[in-house]
Amino acid sequence: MTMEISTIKAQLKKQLKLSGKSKIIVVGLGATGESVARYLTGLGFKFSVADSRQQLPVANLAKPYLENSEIVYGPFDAVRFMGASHLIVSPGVSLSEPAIVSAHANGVRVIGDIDLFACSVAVPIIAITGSNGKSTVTTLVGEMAAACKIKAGVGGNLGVPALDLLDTNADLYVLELSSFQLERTHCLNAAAATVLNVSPDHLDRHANLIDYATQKQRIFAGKGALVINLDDPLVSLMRERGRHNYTFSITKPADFCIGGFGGNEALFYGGQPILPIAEIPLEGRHNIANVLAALALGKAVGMDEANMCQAIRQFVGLPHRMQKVAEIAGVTWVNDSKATNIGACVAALEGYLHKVILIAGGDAKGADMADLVAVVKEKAKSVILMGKDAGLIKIALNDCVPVYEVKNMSEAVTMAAKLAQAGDSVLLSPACASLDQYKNYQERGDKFAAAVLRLAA
Ligand code: UMA
Ligand code: ADP
Repeated sequence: MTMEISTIKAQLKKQLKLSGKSKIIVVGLGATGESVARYLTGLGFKFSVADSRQQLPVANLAKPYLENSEIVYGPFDAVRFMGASHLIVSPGVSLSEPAIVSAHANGVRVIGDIDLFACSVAVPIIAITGSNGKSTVTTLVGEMAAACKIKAGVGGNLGVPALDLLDTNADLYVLELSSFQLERTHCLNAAAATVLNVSPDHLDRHANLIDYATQKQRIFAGKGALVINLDDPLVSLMRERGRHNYTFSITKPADFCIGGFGGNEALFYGGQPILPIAEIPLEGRHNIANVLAALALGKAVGMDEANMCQAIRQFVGLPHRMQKVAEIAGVTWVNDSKATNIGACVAALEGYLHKVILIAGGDAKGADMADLVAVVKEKAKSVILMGKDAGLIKIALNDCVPVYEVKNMSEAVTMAAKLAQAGDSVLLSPACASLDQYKNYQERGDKFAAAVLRLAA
């Protein structure tokens, strides 16, 4: 249930020193900024907006919740920011922006939408972060809640911005959170939270892997249960004494783990088998880890085990994640466009028992592509590269397998079709962001699927 407005205001004041008298600047006017503007207007708070773009489409401005707010475009103004009491900064805006750094140094509070959200709910929050698997686990936990007849608001970095979920009058919230959202969050206190894994990503925004992991660890701030992946060395270190830690692992004994049962493998909880692995429709070992994490999160907030298992049996996964597009002349084409970092690409390749033709490339976001060499050598017949960092990846791969460079997806698919023989798989798992060539990873995956289907035709 969403709280009374007076209770929300009291929480905002207590936790964030935010009130109707505060001088608030909403920084960034994308999906998050708009949700913040709607929220503040709903509370009757005044605010102004800053966006470093030069101009916004007029349609974006004709919104009732922006009617009384000044909107300033162009480079962020340090003097203006220093005159504020609070900056509510969208995740896409770096906290290293000089105007934000100066304001913060001068005592201005720098917060995010998740802080506002946390002050506005009285029901449990399940919070999910990690380099990979967030969307899969968030969606699955949402499905588990539905199977348990618990009304859950599901969103955050995935789908609906957190503050827009507040309308749903939910009994539970399931939030996917990015490292950018977490680095500007101060009062989350989730009932159950997890860092699924940590592998290099967003190193163009975070100083190094440890800084990135530390921002992710902020998801555990508060008193709730921690769901810990024992297979990830950095995450294992995040266990906290004196709090409820649920562990999961696909390689070793843990609260939620894998074991033998009647000659087959099953998921185990507390030493007891709860679900044969053969009944899980998701592909790949990494998805077994995701399922164990989802079970642990559900258990931590009291969901019924049988209903959670029913949801798992029916969950076929999300598009653009290891999604089979077609089988043409004995060649299987797989769309894993959501693999926007090395960890996801490694997990995809490791899931294959035979060698594949890999299509990769795009914006490497500062990652060291040499981390791909071992798995590419073991699991790829050849690699087709495209996008901004194709050259950089080619150098990193150092001819460990044949490498071909192409200009776009259509050429990549044509090249893969030439190389593939019956029995092969062609895998689009770019290990890179898509924004150098596409609107988003969905558009990249759609272009791949369309090119493959043209082959079939
Ligand atoms: N802006 C500036 N200056 C900047 C950067 C951005 O003014 O230096 C402005 C832009 O002009 C634009 C606005 O800020 O008006 C965009 O804000 P934003 O980039 O924070 O994007 P939103 O539309 O608010 O979307 C964000 C998340 N985007 C990012 O973190 C980059 C969305 O995740 C999320 O779904 C949404 O909030 C709702 O919570 C997207 C994402 O790519 C899917 N996330 C990354 C990922 O998953 O890897 C972290
Ligand atoms: P996120 O929301 O963190 O990006 P997704 O569930 O959308 O996670 O999956 C993104 C990519 O990561 C896909 O390519 C998917 O196959 C891969 N992936 C999913 N879960 C894991 C995991 N636990 N470990 C490694 N890779 C994973």
